[in-house]
Amino acid sequence: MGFLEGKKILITGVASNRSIAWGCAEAMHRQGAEIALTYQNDKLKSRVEDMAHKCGSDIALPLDVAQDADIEALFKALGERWDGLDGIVHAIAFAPREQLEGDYVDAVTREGFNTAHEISSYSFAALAKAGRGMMEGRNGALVTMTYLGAVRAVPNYNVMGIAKASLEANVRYLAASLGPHGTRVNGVSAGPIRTLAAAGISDFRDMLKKVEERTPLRRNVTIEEVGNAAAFLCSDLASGITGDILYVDTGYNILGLG
Ligand code: NAD
Ligand code: 0WE
Repeated sequence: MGFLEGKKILITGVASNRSIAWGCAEAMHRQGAEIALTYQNDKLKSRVEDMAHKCGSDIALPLDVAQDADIEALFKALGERWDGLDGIVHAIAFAPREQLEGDYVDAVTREGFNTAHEISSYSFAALAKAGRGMMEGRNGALVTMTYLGAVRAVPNYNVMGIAKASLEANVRYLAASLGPHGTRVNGVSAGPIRTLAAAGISDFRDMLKKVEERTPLRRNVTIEEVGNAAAFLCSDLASGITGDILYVDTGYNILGLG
């Protein structure tokens, strides 16, 4: 029997079979969870519907986190299918492309800063707020995806690092707020993975190579490994863990030599 048997879990951020969210969906399905997926736009609809089917689910709902109406409609629609909700996986980030290259001070703009924070951090609080009713008193859990750039100055990550720092603070404030309602809140800090969000990032190949050469495990992390960690954090095995960031990065963050 899987350790998520009987749990109903909403997973956002599936865009392809390389998405971290897809690693989460497969891991959680393997552990016996019922899964619902969301897709950002109509272009992704049929692909995400097919991927939901692979997890034994026929729930794929639209969600653009920039739209309050989408967030509201999502939980209304989910409430028509499920009588409660045990977990939400937030695997969404976006900053305008030109924010993610070159010198931070050269690149940063008010609009770039605001967009990165709205889509990548506020959206987590917004989902927590809209989902609170369905999750009330069920030993539920929220999990978000973060990156080392939240706590270190990583070249080119720029304003996304500031947004991830905000997201990690969101983990702590949401944990303090929702703990009394029975909901735990944690983040997984993943090492670099070649997903759509990594496509076209300058020097991404070099980053992957450096990780392979230097980390304790001498390799890169997989979406399966990140998914397994997220599954654990959503499960009752993690019942004493909230407000925390779990690194799934083959040990990169512990190193002192750059
Ligand atoms: P991905 O491109 O597969 O997923 C990003 C998702 O964000 C997509 O599904 C996209 O549809 C969604 N998204 C963007 N704007 C949205 C909006 N307005 N409304 C709804 N959804 C929106 O890439 P990924 O690497 O799987 O990214 C998932 C998460 O993992 C992100 O938070 C990212 O920062 C984080 N992360 C990625 C890496 C990495 O190296 N790939 C490392 C650590 C953390
Ligand atoms: O969080 C991320 C990337 C998130 C992301 C990616 C894109 C690409 C396409 C946010 N917004 C956009 N906007 C786009 O238009 N990661 C952790 C992956 C990543 O991105 C980097 C990294 C790493 C690691 C950018 C620079 C340096 C390192």
